[in-house]
Amino acid sequence: ANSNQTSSGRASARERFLAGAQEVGMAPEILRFPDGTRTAAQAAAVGCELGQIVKSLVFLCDGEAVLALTSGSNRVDTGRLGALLGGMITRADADGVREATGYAIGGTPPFGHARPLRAVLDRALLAYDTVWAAAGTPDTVFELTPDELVRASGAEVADFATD
Ligand code: 5CA
Repeated sequence: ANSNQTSSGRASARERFLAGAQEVGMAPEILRFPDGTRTAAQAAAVGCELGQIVKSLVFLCDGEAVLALTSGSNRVDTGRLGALLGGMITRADADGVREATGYAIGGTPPFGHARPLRAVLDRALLAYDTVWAAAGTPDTVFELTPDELVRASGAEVADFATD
């Protein structure tokens, strides 16, 4: 049996992420943690600083999905994000995240989404040699450099977070 396939035969989240990553020139080495990497705090159990965890958060700006790649040690200031993007910011709910990205909350990767998504990246992430992001499921992560993250996500680097 192919562990990358669901029983229905449709591509699994892991497989969709790997295919999407390949499209942007990335070949992530996916690490699986059976205890779960659903939150930034759990993901930091890979042995990195909390700030090195990439939170891939979906907001709606005047109803349009936007991805905010945020350091695990920071919180999004929705007022600043709205000023940056020029609209009213609300949080996407679980269905909204799934619809915008193709992935579930806790497993949403920073790229490799179902369709292109405008992305912004918290400047704090640039302070690290490497960072860790979700790989499509709530028990997997992968390591990459901030430069790779900016390039692969197409994100605009900005200041929209508070610590
Ligand atoms: N796997 C980790 C990082 S590698 C991860 O995905 N972290 S995350 O921060 O990007 O995703 C979890 C985030 O989803 C939490 O910060 C939490 O604020 C948000 N979240 C959890 N439940 C909901 C919900 N019901 N609606 C909207 N957002 C939610």
